[in-house]
Amino acid sequence: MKKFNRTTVTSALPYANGPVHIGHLAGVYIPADIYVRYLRMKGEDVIFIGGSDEHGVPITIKAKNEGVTPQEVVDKYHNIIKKSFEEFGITFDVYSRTSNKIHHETASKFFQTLFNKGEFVVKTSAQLYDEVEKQFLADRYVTGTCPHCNNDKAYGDQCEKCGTSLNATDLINPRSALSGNVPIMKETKHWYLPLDKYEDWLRKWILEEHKEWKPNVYGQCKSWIDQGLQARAVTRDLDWGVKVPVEDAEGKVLYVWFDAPIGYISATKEWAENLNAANKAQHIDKTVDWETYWKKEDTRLIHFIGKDNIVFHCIIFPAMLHAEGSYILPDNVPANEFLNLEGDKISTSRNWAVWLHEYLIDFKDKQDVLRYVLTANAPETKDNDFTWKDFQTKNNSELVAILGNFVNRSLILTQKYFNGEVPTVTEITEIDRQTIADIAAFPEKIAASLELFKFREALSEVMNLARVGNKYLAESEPWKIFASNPDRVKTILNISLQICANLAVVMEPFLPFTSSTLKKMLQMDSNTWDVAGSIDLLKAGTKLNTDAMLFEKIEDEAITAQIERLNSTKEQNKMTETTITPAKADITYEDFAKLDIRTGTILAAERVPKTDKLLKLTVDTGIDKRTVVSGIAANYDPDKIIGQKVTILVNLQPKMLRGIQSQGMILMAENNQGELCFVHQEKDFENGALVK
Ligand code: B3M
Ligand code: ZN
Repeated sequence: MKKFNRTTVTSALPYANGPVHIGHLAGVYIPADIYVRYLRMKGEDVIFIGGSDEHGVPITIKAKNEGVTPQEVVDKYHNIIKKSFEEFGITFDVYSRTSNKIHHETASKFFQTLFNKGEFVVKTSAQLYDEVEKQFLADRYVTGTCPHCNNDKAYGDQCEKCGTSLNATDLINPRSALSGNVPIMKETKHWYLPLDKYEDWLRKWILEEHKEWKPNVYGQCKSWIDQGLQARAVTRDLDWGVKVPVEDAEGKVLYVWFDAPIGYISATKEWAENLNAANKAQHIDKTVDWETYWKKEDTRLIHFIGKDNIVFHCIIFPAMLHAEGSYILPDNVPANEFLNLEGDKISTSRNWAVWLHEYLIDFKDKQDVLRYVLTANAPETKDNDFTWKDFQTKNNSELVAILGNFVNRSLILTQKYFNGEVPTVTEITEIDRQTIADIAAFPEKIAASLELFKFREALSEVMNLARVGNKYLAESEPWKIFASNPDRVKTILNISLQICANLAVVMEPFLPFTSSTLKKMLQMDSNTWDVAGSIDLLKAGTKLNTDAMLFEKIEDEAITAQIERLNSTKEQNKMTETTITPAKADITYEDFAKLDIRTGTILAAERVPKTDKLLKLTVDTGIDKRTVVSGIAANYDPDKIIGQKVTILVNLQPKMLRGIQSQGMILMAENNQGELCFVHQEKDFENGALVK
């Protein structure tokens, strides 16, 4: 085992193009925060790095759609996100942003170093280009018809209707999202990181030396490596981002996934600069050096991320660090799976989410309830579901009924019998001895789970400690014996209060707000992990503050309101999804009369090889027998449509489709689900009849 003397914890930098929701919190920020708080309590040297990811195409698109600059978009969301994290007690040492100067300099220098070392491969390829806007089009900037499902609003990187990932060049009828123009193909040059070159090294480093990584993480890495790695372009033709700092790179920026992880390093620099300046101003003779946290072999680097970021943090970023040569590599990447909401995937565009800033309006001061539920339900090994019913149950039957109830009873009884002062221990009996031994065992159990990133398990042990307290009170029944044996009750309540104090300590990483309230109630100030397990945390005679409550019941109405809100979101989404395409602009009769539409019959049909969608049809148009390529294969089997009566536009300019000349177009109706059906005459007219 390697000996580490400090830890650098990073958490994925959220894109500053929208607020953060419970999925972000559950997957990344709560686990990271729990871990860091625990290490701090142990007195370890740890820094917790966060920040906003402010580059990338979606941000430029959002800016364009809203008629503002990308900087305005990221300013807005960076502030909202930062505030949400503060409100939920995510204790970053620094929360930076990638549009900062220090980041541009750091990322730029990183690229330059790799460039100077000859680590990049330069390649030229043909990409879609918008001649009107004079811009190369990132895949996201191209829209068109999905070759798989016919959705005419597919993006160049993905069809959101059928979920297929695409290349912009796959789209039928591609259009530039900037100008609506048909893009052309144009040559462009980019710098590639040759991942193939690092494949053997990655295989050894991950698959042999990091077998302890979580199975979901290890498995994803293995499948990537086994499929064979390819060179990846790390530059883009775009004007928003970190400029490519070499000659002949006009109009190019670093790919967002190249600069974003370097953001962790820039943020660490910013942290060190700020801390050193603050220390200096206060005449504190202490400086920190960012490089210690990124370059020393005895520093442990841990990345907290969601599963969609695994390849970037386990393969690409380590390859970059390795190529650069002076950095340490991540020791672990405890990535989580996804959290769903009421059975559906969380989605920003469909507004299917619980937004953090909105949660606090409805559940004021209840940060810890959400922290609790999201940890107890964390998607650590598989996708998990957040439901409002479960949220209510966990609050009412666990936080209120187990934890809150125990603390409350201990305090109320102390108030009642001893005027709110911690009583002295008199005599220790067998049940006390057993309970004291139980208490002593908890910190280690919780710590063992935390060290393995098993946060749910750790939290359930915290609750078990509260259960020990409830059991102890129930079995020793101080309320029954006070009249006859007040001395015995002194011991019972002293031990109960010591359990409360222990809870205040071990709950801190998970429920920091509650821990702090409880500590105030108990007049404790210690916040180190090593005191946990002891029954001397509270001095006899200490006057307690017994009137606060830790948790309160959440009523059905509050939950119903949330569920109703989600239902109405669902309704709204359904409505927009089934909206009829708006009417097109009027045309004249002359425009219409130009169309030569006829009745016809399909004589032969076969699939066009290597396409999912296209059929090659032979159609009798009454005028002639001709070939038409039609995108109906998803809806019609070629064998079943021979003899089908159709309506065909015969004077459409012939077009080459997959090497076949298509002459005309079969008219089809399309419903909202993208399903197609023939439009044909009600009576059996001869082929070639005019449609007018
Ligand atoms: N912004 C993606 C995401 O939010 C990306 C993470 C960057 S971490 C360096 O999922
Ligand atoms: Zn599709």
